[in-house]
Amino acid sequence: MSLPSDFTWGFATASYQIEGATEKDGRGPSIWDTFCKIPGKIADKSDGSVACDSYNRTAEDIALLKQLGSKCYRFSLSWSRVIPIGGRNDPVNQAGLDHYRKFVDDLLDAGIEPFITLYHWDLPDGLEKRYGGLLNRTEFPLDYENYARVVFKAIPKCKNWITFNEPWCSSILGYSSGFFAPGHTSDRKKSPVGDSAREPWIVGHNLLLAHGRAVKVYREEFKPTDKGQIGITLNGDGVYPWDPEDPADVEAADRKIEFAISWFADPIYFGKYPDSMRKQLGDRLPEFTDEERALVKGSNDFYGMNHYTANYVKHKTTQPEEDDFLGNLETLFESKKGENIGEETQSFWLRPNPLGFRNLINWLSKRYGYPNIYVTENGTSIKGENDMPKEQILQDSFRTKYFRDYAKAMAEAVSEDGCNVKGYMAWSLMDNFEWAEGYETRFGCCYVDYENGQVRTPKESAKEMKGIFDALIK
Ligand code: PNW
Repeated sequence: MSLPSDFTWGFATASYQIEGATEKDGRGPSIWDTFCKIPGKIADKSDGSVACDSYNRTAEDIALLKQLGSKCYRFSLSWSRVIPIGGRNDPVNQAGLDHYRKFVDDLLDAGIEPFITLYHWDLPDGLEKRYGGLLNRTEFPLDYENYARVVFKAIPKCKNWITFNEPWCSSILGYSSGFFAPGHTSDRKKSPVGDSAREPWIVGHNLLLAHGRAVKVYREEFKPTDKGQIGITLNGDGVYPWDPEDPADVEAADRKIEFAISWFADPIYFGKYPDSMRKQLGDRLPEFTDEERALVKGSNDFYGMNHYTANYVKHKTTQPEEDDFLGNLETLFESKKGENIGEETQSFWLRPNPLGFRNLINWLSKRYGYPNIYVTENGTSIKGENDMPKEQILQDSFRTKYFRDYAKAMAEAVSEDGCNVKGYMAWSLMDNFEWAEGYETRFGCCYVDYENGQVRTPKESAKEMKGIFDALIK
């Protein structure tokens, strides 16, 4: 069991979760700045205004990456630092753009390969206010295309581009459950606006169009000279039928992946939505025009995979609810036989199950023709970590075991099953703003002391990562 010699590995973060400095150097507000101000949305009433202060500590973060042996680093850009209001006729903020250009130069000088995510959920609030942000099928893709072009032009040295992080989360958590910004949902106790039956599917469609536009621009205007690669990052969990003897559960397990992943990946690889989704959602799922289909089909140079956990899947026998987004099924932590999927963590949705990772890599590889895969996120929270004494947090045996087991499962998918995984980025370089969970849930391989000047200290998992990969890479 091994990984090829050119395999790259490192750590990942996202702008709003680590940068802070939300009002510095001309940055405009994003929908997360606005969302955090609404009472009741963030568990500990916090926001990203200081976070890990990474905007002011780029040298420190690069030194940390170097110390840990990281070969690559995935981070995201704050669109509203680059174009404060966001639109294609709005002014570009040179200071914001220069900051990221220098960061890339400095990473390369340190021998670390940058992976830039253009969009990790922090839409400029100006676009939300101007035309409803991601809900706008014509304006949003055009403004995103312009933003992408501005960035491609300014940072030709970056060779790895991710258009969107987890469009599933933007669509479902932003427009169905309302758990994430901008918080739309049909539940009027939670939000005065939203239509969970329709908006998530519209948003998903518009994200695909914007992705397609940015990829077209990169391929036509930049790739011939810059020679980089571009793709989207999708999230999805491993699946096991609740009752493997029941064909309806076996089918439901596949359908679960189709509703989570193939929703985006099928249009990108095949130019159409999965039949299972069309069947359940009917005309609530938008249709591609011929022009849109041509734009989206074939628009991945690589597949970005975010992966954390697995579930047992049980089919439902009732008609799907209007706001169902799972595919008319239940997800469970226990199988019919009483097997448990994995240990509890601090995140209600996350329980470690490394075999689910290997299985899903195989499922995706088979369906999409063995594409190059970069695992752009994988990691875990730990039950009660935030309340542990610092020494115990730094010991970090649960997280270290998680990474060891998941890296091994991935290496098996590569060397035993023939899947083409080319790189791996652990989530996350450091503890950070965990969205609606605030700072109480920690996902970092490095501990961040929020009470004492945001000092970073590597936990055991951060220190072990190099050893884990050195042992696997040929
Ligand atoms: C990912 N869920 O989000 C994100 O890309 C990161 O920004 C985030 O910090 C990380 O995972 C850990 O949560 C997810 O509810 C958030 O299933 C929620 C879910 C999945 C992924």
